[in-house]
Amino acid sequence: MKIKSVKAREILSSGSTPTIEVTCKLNSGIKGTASVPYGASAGIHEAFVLMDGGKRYNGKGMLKAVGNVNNIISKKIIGLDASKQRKIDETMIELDGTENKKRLGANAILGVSLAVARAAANQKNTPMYQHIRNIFALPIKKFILPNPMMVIIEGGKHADQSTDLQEYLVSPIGSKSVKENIRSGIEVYLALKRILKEKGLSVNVGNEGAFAPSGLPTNETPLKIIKEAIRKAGYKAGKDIGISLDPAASEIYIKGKYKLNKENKKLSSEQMIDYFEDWVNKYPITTLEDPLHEDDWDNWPKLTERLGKKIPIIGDDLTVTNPKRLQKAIDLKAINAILIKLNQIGTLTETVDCCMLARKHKFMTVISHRGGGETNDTTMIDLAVAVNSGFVKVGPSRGERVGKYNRLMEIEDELGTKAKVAGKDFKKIV
Ligand code: 2PG
Ligand code: MG
Repeated sequence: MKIKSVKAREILSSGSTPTIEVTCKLNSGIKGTASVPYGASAGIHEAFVLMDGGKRYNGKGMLKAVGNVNNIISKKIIGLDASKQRKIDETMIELDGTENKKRLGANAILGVSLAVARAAANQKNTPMYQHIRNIFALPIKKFILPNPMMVIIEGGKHADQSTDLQEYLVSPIGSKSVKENIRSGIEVYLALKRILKEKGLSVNVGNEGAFAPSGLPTNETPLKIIKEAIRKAGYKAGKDIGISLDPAASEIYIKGKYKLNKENKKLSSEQMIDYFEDWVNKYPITTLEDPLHEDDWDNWPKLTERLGKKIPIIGDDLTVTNPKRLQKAIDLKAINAILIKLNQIGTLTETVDCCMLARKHKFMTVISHRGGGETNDTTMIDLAVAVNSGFVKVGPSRGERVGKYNRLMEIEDELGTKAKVAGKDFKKIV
């Protein structure tokens, strides 16, 4: 299990910008490769993504991060046991020495962290989800497979001239099979495509594979159209398929107000809470993510008190997969569920720690793709299966997204009757 070499390369991500891929080779000759995504609407408290600056790729090159892996990190971890994930991640955190991985780059560190995990899993011939349970000795016995959460209309920073709010999603929960839930979600996506076409709206897709039409009159319109799409596809809204929302409110927060261009409104936090409460009362909303700004700590608890009994209130930019920020959110009762993105924090160990802290407090976890620069890496799915997440948030089209659903369906086949599906019980932590 000794690490023989660690090598990074610059590759392209889905956003036509570079990212980093790392291969870890063991003394046995077995290898593991992983790549790192990054987000278009990244929260300000996320771990640092080291980019080159300068002219190359408009400053977004990753050769510095590649160099940090090949010349600095590799020297420290060659010879270590690849199955000692926590030790390896802690070694890199110490070597970096900054609070947000600014020196070496969270992209460099996460690439190594995941490549090491892959190599060790391959050496043991163990699926990644089981490997994660083993190396962290997770006290979870059952397998509960996540439901899909599919972005089907997107706006904000993920698309041009669409809605102010970033994501309108469908959350299929009606079936006890992952494959059937994926199928129903896709059928709604296709029904939505037909409806948009009939209305003369564009069906070109945005960053995450969702539709991103201009010409939607208000931010509420997608909710009406999605409800119609659910019905037209032959499903019951709320029962078979819920609607999830990720307004990514930090992106519309300007000088203390939430700016909704579509409706020509500037709302206070209190008014924003009313705005969403109205929607929760009117539509079959299943989850609500980042409804307020990432530092609007005074108002998150008010929102969660009002809506948290009905639906999970998910922190994303608020918590950035960081156990410290999650602990603060727990103490303040700011949320009751959390979005998890490996690259927000930058190591597998810290990500799993964050999931387990959430679990301890009976918070549902949702493991998520990134908007801007995804890759073909599917580790996020194995992570979701390892920690029994309620949902995986991934777009319904584009290769780098559907590959993740394909991995989830493969795991469902592999586990067979050993696994149950979250389905309607997604709030229950098992
Ligand atoms: C989000 C994500 C993914 P980004 O806000 O949840 O959908 O977007 O990766 O751009 O931060
Ligand atoms: Mg989000």
